[in-house]
Amino acid sequence: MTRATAVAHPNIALVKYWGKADQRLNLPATGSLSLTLDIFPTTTTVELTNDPMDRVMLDGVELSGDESARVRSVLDLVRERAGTGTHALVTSTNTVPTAAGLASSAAAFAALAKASSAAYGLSLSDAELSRLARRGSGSACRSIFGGLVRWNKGTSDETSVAERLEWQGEPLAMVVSVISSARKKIGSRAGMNHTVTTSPYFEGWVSSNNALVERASSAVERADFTSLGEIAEMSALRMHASMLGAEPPLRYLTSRSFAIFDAVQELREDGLEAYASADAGPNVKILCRSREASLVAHALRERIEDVKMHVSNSGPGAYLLDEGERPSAA
Ligand code: 2P0
Repeated sequence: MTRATAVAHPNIALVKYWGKADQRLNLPATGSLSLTLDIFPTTTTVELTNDPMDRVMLDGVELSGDESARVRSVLDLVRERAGTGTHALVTSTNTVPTAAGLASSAAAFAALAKASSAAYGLSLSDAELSRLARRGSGSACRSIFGGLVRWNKGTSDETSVAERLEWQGEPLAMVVSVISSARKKIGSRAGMNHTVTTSPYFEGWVSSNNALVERASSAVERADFTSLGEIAEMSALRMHASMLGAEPPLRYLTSRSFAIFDAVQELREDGLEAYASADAGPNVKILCRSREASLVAHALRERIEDVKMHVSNSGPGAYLLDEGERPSAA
């Protein structure tokens, strides 16, 4: 095959990844656990070409500099394995507001790993795809899988890999609030490196969050939604605490974000179980039961003005599109 198209969805971490143990291999300082969404997919086509270099198009615009270098570094790993030097045209379409803390890089690099390995004729297992996606962006290793996913931090390229977790409880949903879809001022990578090097709270974050991964995994095994939600809210706030301790401080949450955290707490007090989380941006993601998701979104719209709410259920892992379904790579 010389051309392949893959679709992948973003994932939202319930137990967060923040900080690297190894920058080159993208090994995280802590494990994490996420839910893959069924909204905001990224579709990526990789086509081998006779060009003297790779070209990367994102939403119709050619990428250059660091952004295209990250894509090329994943293609290089695939080429090394396939034993070829042939270059490629990568055409990607994002449906998530880029760089707004809505995990667009996770879907992008999961789709790239899936499409590029197929285009270069490799037949990789999901674990191998997860490791490959991780090299492009850490959180992308989780978007190879659908549903609830655990990223084992590992200590090497082979052992730092995600796996799907079985969930026997009621179906889960995530209400994604969009306060701002503006490009964030400090990207995740720079933000986490800044936290690692300057925050006195980083060590406490790492040890406490590794413990939360174990507690969350056990909550998943017991299908204990309440514990999972409580742990998710804690992990998000502890991650933001580590950033707030950095020098200079790194603050992604705004007063609007905290207003949503307050509203979510009110919903719980009213008997509607929901838990708030936030990533490297102001937008708050709310974990709830699927059957109550529209109620949660409605209740939040009533309490918070001018915030868009997207309801997502648990989504699929990265998959290839059949020949007939492929958009043409312009
Ligand atoms: C997460 N985030 O677990 C955390 C929570 C943001 C906050 O993973 O440098 O884009 O490519 O490995 O994966 C965002 O960081 O960073 C992220 P790199 P990535 O979802």
